[in-house]
Amino acid sequence: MYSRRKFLKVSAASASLAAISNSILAKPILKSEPTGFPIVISTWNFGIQANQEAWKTLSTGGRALDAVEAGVRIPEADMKNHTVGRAGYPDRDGHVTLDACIMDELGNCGSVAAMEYIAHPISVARLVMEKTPHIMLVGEGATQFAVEQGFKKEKLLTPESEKAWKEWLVTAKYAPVMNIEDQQHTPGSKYNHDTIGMLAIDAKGNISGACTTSGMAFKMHGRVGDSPIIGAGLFVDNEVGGATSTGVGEEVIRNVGSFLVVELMRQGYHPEDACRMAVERIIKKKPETSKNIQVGFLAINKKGEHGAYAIQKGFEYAVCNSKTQDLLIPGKSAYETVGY
Ligand code: SD4
Repeated sequence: MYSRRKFLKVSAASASLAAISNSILAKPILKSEPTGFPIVISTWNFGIQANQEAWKTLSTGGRALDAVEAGVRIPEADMKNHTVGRAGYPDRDGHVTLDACIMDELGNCGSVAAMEYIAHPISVARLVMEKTPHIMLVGEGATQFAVEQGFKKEKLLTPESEKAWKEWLVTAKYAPVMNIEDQQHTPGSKYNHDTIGMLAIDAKGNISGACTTSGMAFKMHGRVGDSPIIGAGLFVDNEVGGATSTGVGEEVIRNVGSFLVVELMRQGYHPEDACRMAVERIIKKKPETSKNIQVGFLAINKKGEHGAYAIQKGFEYAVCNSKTQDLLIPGKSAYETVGY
């Protein structure tokens, strides 16, 4: 027989279990109405122009993969942009080495890292995805592959970048500057180091992403950050959403940041909350380091809701859809909001 005493015990136990699982599994309330799709979002203010290029593809029914590739080629080609692509600042030995990766709605991905002499790493990354059995090519092998695919091999170090590098050599102090990206187009800003991460959903609801950078200015030769690493600098899961990152790549890699954000969205968190929780993970693991570095995450879910979060103030992202082509949204930050 099932005694009353036993019944009460079991009921109490199930009630507290339910309370626990409710608190663990509770889905957070959505922050905003879905903005729908097509839509494209990307990191920093230079994302506006990049988004507008991507929008040409998205607004005419094109594929998100084509949109993100076309979009990030804009900052890659921008001679004033010293953080992405051909005019990127070199490493400490004077080599311009570029990193990029791309991921589509089917989970296909391609990447190049520490690649020299090729101005559009994102397009090489796409060909690694489409034409090789591999995901990642690095260094000379990546350049060799690009040349075989018809890319022009050229000197990337611009006179302006060379001048900045020579000035840096005087002290040769390696100290990444927080949010230097804000000064992207400010004459005289020297040590720019940032990345464009772009996420798009096309009219069919398919998600793709791209991430491309010249990495940290004056980094060690051979250093690779998070940007070309699937799961760190970029991750897309077509069932859930996509995420990308910017900032000090070492801390993003350590926490497999973009994958973490997507997995948090899978659990039901809004993109902004997912980004915040990934940022908090970084801060929790390295509280002292985090005081002096910037990392920002940007994410979009399957419904087209988006959000961002960074360690420090100053992060921002650009949004482009049928309603707005030049929206710039400030990313919230842990030090500002939570006040670590
Ligand atoms: C890297 N995440 O190479 C890139 C660079 C960057 O702000 O975004 N810097 O670590």
